Amino acid sequence: NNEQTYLDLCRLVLEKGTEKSDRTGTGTYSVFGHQMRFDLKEGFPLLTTKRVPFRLIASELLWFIKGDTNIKYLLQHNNNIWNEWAFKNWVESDDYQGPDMTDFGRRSQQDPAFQKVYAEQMDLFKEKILTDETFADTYGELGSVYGKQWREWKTSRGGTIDQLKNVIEGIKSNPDSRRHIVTAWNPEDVPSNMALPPCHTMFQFYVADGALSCHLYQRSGDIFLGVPFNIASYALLTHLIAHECGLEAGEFIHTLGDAHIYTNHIEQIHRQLKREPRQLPNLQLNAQISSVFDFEMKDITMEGYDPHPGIKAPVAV
Ligand code: UFP
Repeated sequence: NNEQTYLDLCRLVLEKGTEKSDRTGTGTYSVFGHQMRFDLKEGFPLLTTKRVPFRLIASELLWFIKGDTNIKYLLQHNNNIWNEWAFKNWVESDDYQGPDMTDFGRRSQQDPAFQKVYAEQMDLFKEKILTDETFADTYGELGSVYGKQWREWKTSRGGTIDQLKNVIEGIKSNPDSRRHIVTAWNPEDVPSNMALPPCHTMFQFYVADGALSCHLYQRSGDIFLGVPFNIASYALLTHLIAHECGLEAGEFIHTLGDAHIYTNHIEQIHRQLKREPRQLPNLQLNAQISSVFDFEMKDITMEGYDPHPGIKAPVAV
């Protein structure tokens, strides 16, 4: 079963991982350089040993695909996963007049009184993004995130490159090519212009036997919270592009650089590892839509997803 390869990685890092300090000050156990293979014909690799919120993954991916870098679209789809990055720009700006939000990520996890003030400010911020267009244009914008790199890569001559469109055309016109690559890592933009230097740094496609496979190189993976999202996101991307190109979805190959479990996720991972994996769900795409650029949330459905309950864990900030 596809899920086993993920559970094996969890066990490997728990048993053999090296204890290491990290940027967030939380501490991790990690291995360096690890590969997982998911056969997409076996079912969609959405974990069943804990519930993974597929709607958030799908709306985030559609947002990348559109080349959108403003959180307004995400908020309209009830997706809050990028809020903190935009909120940070807002509270650090001269226009922000509310209570002090310095280091809000850490403080909101440690101080319940502050958590309340922060939640109020975040709600006000979200409301303003959704209702005030000028405000959204300025403070909803994240800049050089995936959507930008995939669809409007800046060239040194002042032009842009639509990497995603090019790669899809390449898969159609020259499937055997060994150059079907999209890169998100732009050394010129790292780190000053970026909210978060890209974790999924580059991916490549491969066509054989009528099937499209995708190989992702991810430089850094939070095994408990981030990686289950990343697997589902790239599996979905592979399906969408295969659909447009008239191919089957083949394999998703996931290579991780620094693959880590945060020390405050250990107990949760042990709980998850005690659970029995269930049958993987199946993805259904609206056959009426052909271009990946035309897909909306209603065109994407997950069938037969019956996971164990979700498991909460603190996000390292
Ligand atoms: N992370 C993921 N997947 C993602 C993403 C972030 O696992 O898609 F955006 C995790 C990896 C790491 C942290 O724990 O977020 C990023 O920190 P750093 O830049 O220090 O690697």
